This record gives sequence, C-alpha cells and structure tokens, in this order.
Amino acid sequence: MKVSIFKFTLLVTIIITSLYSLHSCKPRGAQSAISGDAAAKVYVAPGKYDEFYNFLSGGFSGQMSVYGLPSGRLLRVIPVFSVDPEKGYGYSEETKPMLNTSHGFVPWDDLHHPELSQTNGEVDGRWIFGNGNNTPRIARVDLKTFRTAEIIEIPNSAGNHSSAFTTENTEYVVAGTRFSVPMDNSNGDVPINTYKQNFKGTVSFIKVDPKDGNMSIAFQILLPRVNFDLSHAGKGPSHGWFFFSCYNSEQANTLLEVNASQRDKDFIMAVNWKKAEEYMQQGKGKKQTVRYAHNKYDENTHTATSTIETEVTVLDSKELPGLVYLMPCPKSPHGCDVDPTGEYIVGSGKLAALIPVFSFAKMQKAIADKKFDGDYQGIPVIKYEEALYGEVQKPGLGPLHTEFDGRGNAYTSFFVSSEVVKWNIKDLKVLDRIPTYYSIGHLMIPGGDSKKPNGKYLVAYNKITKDRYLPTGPELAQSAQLFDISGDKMKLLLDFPTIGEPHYAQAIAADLIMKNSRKIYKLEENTNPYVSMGEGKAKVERKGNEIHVYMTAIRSHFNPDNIEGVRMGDVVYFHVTNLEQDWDVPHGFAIKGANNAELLIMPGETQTLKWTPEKAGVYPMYCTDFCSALHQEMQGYIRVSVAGSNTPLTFSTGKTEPAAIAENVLK
Ligand code: RUQ
Ligand code: CUA
Repeated sequence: MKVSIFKFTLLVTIIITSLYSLHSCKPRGAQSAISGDAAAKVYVAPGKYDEFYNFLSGGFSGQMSVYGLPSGRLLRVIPVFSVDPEKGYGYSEETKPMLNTSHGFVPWDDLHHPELSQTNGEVDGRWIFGNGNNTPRIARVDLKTFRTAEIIEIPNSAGNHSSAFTTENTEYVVAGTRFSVPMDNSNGDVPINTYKQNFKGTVSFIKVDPKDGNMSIAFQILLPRVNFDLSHAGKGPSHGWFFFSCYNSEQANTLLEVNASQRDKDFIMAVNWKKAEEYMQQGKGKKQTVRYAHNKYDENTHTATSTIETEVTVLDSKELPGLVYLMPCPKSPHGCDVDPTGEYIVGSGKLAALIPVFSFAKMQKAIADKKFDGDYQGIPVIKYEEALYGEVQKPGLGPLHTEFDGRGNAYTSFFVSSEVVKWNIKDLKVLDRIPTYYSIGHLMIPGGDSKKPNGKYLVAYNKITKDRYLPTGPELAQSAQLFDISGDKMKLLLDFPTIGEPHYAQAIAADLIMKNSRKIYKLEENTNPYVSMGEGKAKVERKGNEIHVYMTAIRSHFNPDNIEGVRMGDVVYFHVTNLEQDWDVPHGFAIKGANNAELLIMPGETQTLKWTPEKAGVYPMYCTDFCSALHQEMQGYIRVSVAGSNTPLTFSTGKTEPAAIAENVLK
C-alpha cells in the first residue's frame, strides 16, 4: 500500500512538474495569435459605454470587481467579505455588523463564485450573489447600488465552495460544504481519523424573497461525507433539480492529493429540491440548534444589523427516498455545468482524460427503472452508462469548467493543457481550441450558465500570469483574457489584469443594469438615528463619556468644524451626513491618528466614525474626496483636553473665536 501511494505521488509529481514546465517559458505565437482587428473590437471610445458589465470574484481578496466588456476597464470594486478602507466598509459603525459571524467580526474571506439573479432562466440584473469560502457565508449585492445588501452565514459547513448558484427564478441560492465536518450540534472534539464515523456533508438551500431579495435558510440536506466542489441548477425540463460535483469519495482526511485520487470515479450528485419542498411540507425536516449570523444593510437607515439565528431544519438524505441520487463521474470532478436546454449536465474531472455528458432524460428513466449500482453511504448510485449521454474524447488535460454559447456549443477550460476547447453538445466533437496564458481556471460567457447565453464573448480567468505584463516583483496581478467567439474559430482580443484571484464571473448586458442604477440617496428618506437633516441640525452631545458629533458635509465645509470640550477617556462618534443631492458628490472624512479608515459618504447618506483620542491636544480632520475647487479648505479641528478638565463642550462653524476658549482662559 505504501509503495503504491508513493508511486502515485511520484507519478502525479512528474506529470505536474512536466506540465508546469510547459508554461514556465513563453509559448511561441502568443502575440501572433491576435488577429488584425482585435484592437478595434475592444476599443470603447472615450465617453462611450461598454456593452457588458463583467462581475469577477476576487478570490482571496474577498471582494467582487466590476469590469466593462469588451474594454476590460475596471469600473468598481464592491466590498463584500473583506473590509475596504477606501470606502470605510467594515470600518464605519454602520457597516461593521455586515462582517459579523458566529465567530465574531471576521474582516476577510475568499469569494469564488458570483452568480446573477435570474428570472425565467435569464439573468435579470437585480442582484448578484457570492460565496465566502472560509467562514461559510453567502452575500447578496444589490445592483441598484453595487453594494452588499445582505450576508448570511451557513452552519454545518466549512469551505463553502459549491456556492452561490441560483435556480432559474432565483427561488433558491445554494451553498454546499467543501469539507465534511462534525455537525455543529455534535461534540466536535473527536479524533480526525474518525472521519468515517463522525463527519458529514451538507448542502443548504437559501430562499430568496422575490420582492426584496431577503435571504433565509429554507433547509439543509444531510449528505454523505465527501467534498462538494461546484454546482449548477437544472433548468427547463430539469428545473426542480440541482447538480453538485463531489470528490473525495475515498473519504480521506489526510493527503487528499493522493488519497482522494484513488477511485476512478467520484460523483455528480443530483438533488430533487421540489421533493425536498414536499418533505418540508410533510414535516420531515428535523430542527437543529445552531448559531449563524444574518446581516442586513438598510438603505434608509444606512445601517447594517446583525442577528444571530439559532435554528436550521435538516432533511436527512438517507431517510428520505427520491431526494438525492449519485451519478458516477470520472475522476475528481470540479465543474458541474448544465447546458441552456437543461438536458445536458457536464462533469469535468480534473484528473480525467475525457468529459462525461449526462442526460437528464436518461437519468430520470434510470431512476424510474431502478438502474442502480448499489448505494454509496446510503444514497442510490445510478449506473454510469444509464445516465450518460456520451463522452467528449481526448478534449485536453485537466478540464475544469464549461460554459455555453446558446448555439449548441460548449466551451471547457483546461488548466493543465492551458486552453479553451469548444465542442458540440449534440455530437460531442471538438470544434476548436485556443491557448490561454496561462493555466485557465474558470471561463465565462455572458449568461453562459443561463437559458439565454449571449455568445459574443468568452473570458478566460487565468491562474498564472508570469510574463504577460510588466513585472511587479514577486507578486503579479492575475489575468483575464477576452475572446471573440461569434465565429467558428475563437479569437483572442485582449488581456486585462484583475483584482485578487478571479474564479467564476458573470456578465450581463449593460442596459439591464444601467437603467436602474441609483444616483443618490434622498435626504428626506434618511432615517439614520444620527442624521442631521440640515446644517441647522448639526450639534455635539455628551452622553457620559460618549461624544456624539452630528456633523454635516456640503461643498466645501463641515458643520461643525471647530469642536472643544472633549476629554481624555471620551469616545467620539462622528456621525457625518452628506447633504449633497447631486450625483457623484461624495465627501470623505478622516481624523489624525484614528485607528480606523476614512468614511466615504454618498449624497444623502449618514456614516459614523468612532474615534478614541490617545492624548490631549488639537486634532485636524478633513474631507478626503476631492469634491470642489475648495476641497482642500474642507477641514476642521477638534480639541481634546485632559481628563477631568472643565473645558465646556462647544462647537461651531465660521466663528473665529469660540466663546468657550475665552471662557476657559478667564478661569
Ligand atoms: S474554483 S478554478 Cu470555482 Cu473555486 Cu474552479
Ligand atoms: Cu468634501 Cu472634499
């Protein structure tokens, strides 16, 4: 046994080393691969708009970034799971609760899969969801504001990877655990090598309110202990089902590189979520006590609240027939993609030399005829040939993900052979292949996982950048590449660097989002408890050792901009309301020495910076966003006196000699 594991490791090492060395030198023809009209095809003239919004996961940056296509211009970074000092996200009192979890404040995560909301199987531009892998969470970003509106933590989960994918009417967003783990309500203090006794897998179905997008965990399904990698919803005829790739059917708890690569097939798991709904209605779910945070951002109070929820309902797949089936899939499948018709399910085995395509109709028939190959941890395993539509033979090395163009073609990314391969779904013949620089992970066609892809462009998101850009020391930007796929042959048009490491991405026609894009927050709708509705409402109040500064910002001054009477031991809260009601006039706020970030306050919004002065003195504060010709004049001072001082609390704007000073001097 030891020998074979060793041999296997050696083999894997040799393969990986030799393949890796392939892209350690620059393949010839990288430049000549660009066709003559590429520049014209990506050129978006100054002042003109891009055709698509492209939402990229930031991977370990924890954020989502928004690019225009075809230009590849960066439009915005949306803070989601990581603090962002540029925008004060996770630093202002109002946004801190967004990053609360059952583990407390967690200022970072690893976001892999953005997924747009859908109506009738088409992207609708209302929301985009994303998964936090590390401390399992699902976020919803509101595309009217391009801000994170909600984050829900997922209990009984770890390494939330096969997420955040939606059903065709956004009935649910799913989240699947990567690691199997002891359940949250069990004693987790068990030897790790009791994996086979004590560990479990789960996937969660998160209900999305069709009106306002609010999320809630509808149910979790208790599953065999494997690793769930990716997933996609069925659509059309397969609407009502959800498909997940799983690896580690070996149930290894150590050296998975070797130990989870033993079996020549793992599984695609098919979940009948309509059946799950029936079981829920019949009361077959079991309530389990857990703890998870549910955070929401309110657009009128401009404030997030975090609630700790304490219960989920769990459906046990072993006890509930017809809920879950397994289809064998070679070999450690990663991507799990459903074509626009909903009939074909593509599993991409990282270590497989072919791509299996499953037929939903055949799968249904196999279930009806009980064409099973026994069970796996209590779940029926459908015979491979009975669910298989066919295999794409010798497509490339290391298939990862597949997207569709809506014209009957599929495009699969190959990490190891570093290419995109186009093949026909009906006859499974390879039609075209094009190299990527280097080692592509995900790929994306606008709407490419929906019923209605827009098959004009394809973007490759590459894992290795090497020599594509000017060197920037040991750490390089990651890289995306844009291809024209409107013709028979794919054509490389553009490289553009990305923020963080992009995994999945989504894109949508610009007009679906543009028309709803919000310009300002209306001041009269601002219900933040600390709002100042006008300059006359600005004030400073003491509550014990808390100083609350109700401050306004308007071009080009703060009110108040001179504050005295703060004492050592006080905690100061600057509640800054931006009184502007014009598009694109934010004000910023920063104060010297604050162990914090700036605030960046949009028109009509109130945000709060907490500051604990560390010694007596006078501290300058200023606006950080260049808002007018007199932006540099937009500044003020706050005086901090020693503990117990009798400096009276005063505040003003435009008074050259505050009475307080004179008073204090007289004493
Ligand atoms: S992953 S490169 Cu989606 Cu996290 Cu495949
Ligand atoms: Cu306000 Cu600069």
